[in-house]
Amino acid sequence: MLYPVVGVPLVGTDLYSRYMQYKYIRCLERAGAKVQLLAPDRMGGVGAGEALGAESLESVIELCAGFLFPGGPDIWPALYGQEALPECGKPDRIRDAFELPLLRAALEAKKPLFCVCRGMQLLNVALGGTLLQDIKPKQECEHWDFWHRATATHAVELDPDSLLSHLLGTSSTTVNSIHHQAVDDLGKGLWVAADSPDGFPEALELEEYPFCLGVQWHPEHMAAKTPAQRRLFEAFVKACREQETP
Ligand SMILES: [Mn+2]
Repeated sequence: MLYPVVGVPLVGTDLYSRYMQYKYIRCLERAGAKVQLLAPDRMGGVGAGEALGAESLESVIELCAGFLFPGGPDIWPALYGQEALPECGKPDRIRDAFELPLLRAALEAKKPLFCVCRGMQLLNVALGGTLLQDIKPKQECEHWDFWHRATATHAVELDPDSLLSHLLGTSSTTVNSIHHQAVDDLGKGLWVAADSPDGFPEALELEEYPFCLGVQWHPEHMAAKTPAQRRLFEAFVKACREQETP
């Protein structure tokens, strides 16, 4: 299909969420995707906080060529086997309950995946990994810098063998940063494709998987000024297109 359908879980309906959501939609559409927003109440009447029924989950997996998991609130720590620390942000249990089974089903179906910020953390949790609930006491460079989201805040070192390094055409670059948590123990099959100068994973890739890219930064905010970051969306949408026309 020329314009592959990319499923994107709904970020939220308030003004701020809609602005954040618009950024992903714009980048995906510019890369040639047709975006399908996914929300619990739009999928077979599944109620807030409930897991998707097997039947509706199946139809969503069938409908979408690939999925982008967007940024958002901290994941409920119980989902990776921890008690919430006071520093952990308020989780959105509805999004967690909706997105985690969706991501696992997408992994099962080997759908192309692009996981951004919270999305990358969710990817790690979906594969059995854990998160650092607050990196502020350990960080040596700024990781929460909303103001410079269109440009960059810190350096990242890329694994030269990574898809990411291939797409960005470099083994070191600078990225924006709007997170206070980080991937800790890695989920099964994941490896660190990029890290920050203070050693936090900034990108993940998945072994023996057609297309799976997780980034801790926000390429959707950098894309307008940094053409290289657009290539991440272009490569993802291309993988989705190829998924539909084998
Ligand atoms: Mn960062």
